Amino acid sequence: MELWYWEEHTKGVRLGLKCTRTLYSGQSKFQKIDVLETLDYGRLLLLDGLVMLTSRDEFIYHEMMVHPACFVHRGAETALVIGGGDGGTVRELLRHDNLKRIVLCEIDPDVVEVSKRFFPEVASGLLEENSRVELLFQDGAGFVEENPGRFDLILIDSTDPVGPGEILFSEGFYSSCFRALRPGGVLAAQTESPFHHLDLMKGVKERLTASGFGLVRFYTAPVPTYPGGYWSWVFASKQGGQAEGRRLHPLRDVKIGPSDEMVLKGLRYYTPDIHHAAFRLPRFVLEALKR
Ligand code: AG3
Repeated sequence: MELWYWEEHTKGVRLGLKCTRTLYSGQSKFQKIDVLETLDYGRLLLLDGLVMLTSRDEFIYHEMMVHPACFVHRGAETALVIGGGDGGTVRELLRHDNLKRIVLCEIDPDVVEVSKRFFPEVASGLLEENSRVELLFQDGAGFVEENPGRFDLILIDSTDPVGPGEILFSEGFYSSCFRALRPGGVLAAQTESPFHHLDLMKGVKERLTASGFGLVRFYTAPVPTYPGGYWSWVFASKQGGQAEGRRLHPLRDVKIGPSDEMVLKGLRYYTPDIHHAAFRLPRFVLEALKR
């Protein structure tokens, strides 16, 4: 019998991954969690039947979730990750020595456990006690609201804007993030597929702007196992801090020098050229965001 995993992206589009076996299947307090072995993409992590990552292409997503913001905000000392219980975002943040404190706020402890067990190379930063990493199992929206002025970076590594993840795309949540950032802080968030969710991206831009972020820019990269195979993130910055009254700009303020060589060598997608290219958007995206 052939085992195929299908994710329905729209009524007319599905992604299929041929699987060789099921490694884990469980129901947490919050969601269904599955881990499958695929024929071509390594291990696959599903939450409520949606692809969160595969071991083969997760590096693109996690590098792009983290490094554009980190190579712009060079003075960051504290970072908050909302969601991201698999640990991939923390793994990338740990490459930046300037970050002294990384708080991971994930609602579902089972996601962390499953990732540590089945994706140790993704959860590498969570496997052992690390004085730089603090793990909190709580709802991210509540946490940002209660912690004003504490973080230089906020990274929103969420699922799709449906069900419990929906609040992480709301104006109220973005306003709390704005307050939780220190002056000159930067927010980066995953914002779905330019092919399937342009309206969502437009709404994110409007809500971030309404929340006080004076500079909001999108960037993109391929993620073969996500809807459309083409993914987007947003970069938004808050006035003040090292930018001296300005807001950090993703292209004008990016600083990558010889001392970054070691970090760059460890990466497989992000390069200084990719940084610049990723923020250049295709015409259909630019036009939709303008409308
Ligand atoms: N976060 C983005 C997942 C969105 C994928 N959507 C989908 N398959 N419909 C992934 C978390 C990885 N740390």
